[in-house]
Amino acid sequence: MYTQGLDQQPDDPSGPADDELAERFQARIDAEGRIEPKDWMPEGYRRTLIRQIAQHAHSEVVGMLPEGNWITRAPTLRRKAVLLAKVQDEGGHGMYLYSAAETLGVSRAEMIEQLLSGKAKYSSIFNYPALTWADMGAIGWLVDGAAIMNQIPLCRCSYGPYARAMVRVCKEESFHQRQGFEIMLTLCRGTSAQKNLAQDALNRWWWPVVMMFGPSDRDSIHSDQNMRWKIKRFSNDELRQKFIDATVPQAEFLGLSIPDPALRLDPASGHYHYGEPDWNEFREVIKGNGPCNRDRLAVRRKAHEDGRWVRDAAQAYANKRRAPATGQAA
Ligand code: BYC
Repeated sequence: MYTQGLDQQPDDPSGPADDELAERFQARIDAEGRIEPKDWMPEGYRRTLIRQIAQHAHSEVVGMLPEGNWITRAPTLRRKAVLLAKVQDEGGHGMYLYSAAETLGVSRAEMIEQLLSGKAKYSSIFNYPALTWADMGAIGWLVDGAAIMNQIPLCRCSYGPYARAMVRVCKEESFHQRQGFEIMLTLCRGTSAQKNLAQDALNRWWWPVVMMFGPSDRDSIHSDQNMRWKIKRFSNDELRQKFIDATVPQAEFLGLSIPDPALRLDPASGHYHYGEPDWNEFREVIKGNGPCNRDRLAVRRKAHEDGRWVRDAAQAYANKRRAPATGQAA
């Protein structure tokens, strides 16, 4: 499975023992040092990063689909150009992230095979349909807004290649969030029919976005270890709270109401209290039973098959360049 990095294993009997390596590794993390691809790392750290970075890459690539469906239906040339650029950015994020995961010794072909076979997860949020143009606003404003909240701390992740990839991703996500908010603002300042479209989109996207941060802390299986390894800097509930606190005033500015009857500001803490998400729905979506899981994978599988000739041609060309020259004209 691993294509790189085998040289870091402590095979040499005269080298330091695993316990000592593990101690030095944790000490480096505790001191805010970075772990780089050729450094020794515990197998669990490598596996968890491969899992998270691959899921993240798949989310970016599958995340192109709900918005990609609206490129041809954007209401103006400007909106079309902006949406096209955003969707291309998401594809680019997927590519940086697959490259970051490759530094841990997994091949891109293997990661993609796991996505297409349904074995690998990607973010629950992309299994909901984008029904109207206002959904382009809600996705940018809320989904990219949630993504930024989750991803800014990942710029300080202990694994160097992931942290560095996230710096550029976050800059682009911030433009995405602004463009989504601007679509919502335009709709909210438009006719009452346009404002209703914006409210309807918020009603449908709110709870899936709240769940995007992952299970509550009491059910999160990886959080404790990932916080010790400084892959995660905040728990799922902490990030969810930060997102809600930042987003409620934005909804008020738009004149929209958040579909949560339990939502209220707690003056003592300065945080919003919010209702319990439907965790059964979340579990079903990540098991593959959300409204669009099957469609999303079917589209990715078709795109992969349709692109096979390009991969084959690129491979044939690479083989030809590597082959010794025969002296014959091509
Ligand atoms: N959806 O112990 P936990 C984007 C899984 S793309 C599906 O808390 P962890 C964008 C989790 O994987 C945004 N599965 O796990 C793109 C685990 O299952 P496994 C993508 C989820 O890893 C285009 C299990 O539940 N962002 O921004 O400590 C257009 C237990 O969870 C979800 C990232 O991927 C979910 N929502 O924390 C617009 C960020 N939540 O693997 C925007 C990087 C949890 O044991 N990832 N699960 O089978 C992370 O920060 C963390 O992996 C998570 C989960 C917070 C997602």
